[in-house]
Amino acid sequence: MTLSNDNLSNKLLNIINSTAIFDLHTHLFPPTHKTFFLSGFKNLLNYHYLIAELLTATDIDASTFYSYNDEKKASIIWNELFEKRTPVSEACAGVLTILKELNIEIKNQNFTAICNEYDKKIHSDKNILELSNVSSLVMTNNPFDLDEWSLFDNNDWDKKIYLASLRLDDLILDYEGSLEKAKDQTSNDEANSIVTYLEKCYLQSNPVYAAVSLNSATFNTLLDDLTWRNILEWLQSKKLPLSLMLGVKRSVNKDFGLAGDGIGDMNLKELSNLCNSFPKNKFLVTCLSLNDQHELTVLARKHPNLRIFGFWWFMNQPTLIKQILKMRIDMLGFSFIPQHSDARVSDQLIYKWSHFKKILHPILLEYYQDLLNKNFPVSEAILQRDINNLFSGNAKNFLEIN
Ligand code: RAT
Ligand code: ZN
Repeated sequence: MTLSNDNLSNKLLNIINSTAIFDLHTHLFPPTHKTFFLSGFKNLLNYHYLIAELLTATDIDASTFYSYNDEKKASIIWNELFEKRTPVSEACAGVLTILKELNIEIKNQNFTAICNEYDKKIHSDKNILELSNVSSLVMTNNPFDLDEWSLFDNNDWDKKIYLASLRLDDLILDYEGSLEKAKDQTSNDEANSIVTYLEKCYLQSNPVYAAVSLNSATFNTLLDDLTWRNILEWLQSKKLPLSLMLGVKRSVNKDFGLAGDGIGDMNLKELSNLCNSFPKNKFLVTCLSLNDQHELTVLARKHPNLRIFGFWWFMNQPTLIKQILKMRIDMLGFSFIPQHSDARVSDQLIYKWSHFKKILHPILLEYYQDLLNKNFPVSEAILQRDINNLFSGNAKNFLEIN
């Protein structure tokens, strides 16, 4: 049945809130992978986005801050960013959204009281997945971090919820070290031992894509380096896309550790080159800089093997999302993957997705209203089809999974 301008907004909102999400890029792990699974209020506060905000807003010294235990770090962040200052940044707002969702009052409660109440409310990852309506997600798995990779030695976690991806940054950051590990793990001394090792990892983990973060200084390695050409050939044979996270400069401020990465240069002409040079490979692409978003969208309209995904890290700000999301729709229709959470702490799924939905609803509404005004019949089935595609179908089709 065709909807009218009167009931469109509510129907759309209901569908957005009830449709299951496939989260294409996270840093989450199942709870059984104990040292890597992060959850709870303290971990939420110790998010590196908030640490960077703290270290630049105050005169707290980074190495002193990092020498504290998790409890002390979290209490400092709460005190400095939520008590002494007004928590309006996107990362701060995320913490408040989660507290509200869990019905935890801030008024008259100190850090310890909030912590205690929080820990009573969140019991498991299943809890969080239900609250955020995420049905499955892709982890970031580094085959060259053997401790982290030991996840795949075990079968005590849900492989239908937590899907694997092969994160290959170590091959860029420390090629020799990675090669040694690959040789070690495969008892293989040939030039091709990286691919031999990746094949072994593939069989172990059943990944849905491989990924690497690059900037203009490192991007050409993909085109020029024999190992990378072999990897691209291997990925094609496995029908695995390569996810390119473009425009990051690591350690802009070394003292900040994980919180010290920033934006680097990126020349997207090289991306176009890559898409042409490897027409049978598929590339998921996200760019870190606002400057690259228009060109990236144009490229997505020119290369069928390129699929845009998400609002990555410094792009994940409401003001920027509103603007760029509309530009993407104007140029691509709904043929892109609008968001990923990048969650590192499981609980973050709750806010990352609810914040995105809050932006998505009014933007989509405008497009559907415009269609109705032009006499194009918009039905509930059309809305559901579109939201299914935006929240899971577009990503799953590109990855060729179901
Ligand atoms: O957004 C982040 O959490 C960053 O620290 C990065 O991990 C980034 O998302 C990445 O995957 O490199
Ligand atoms: Zn990430």
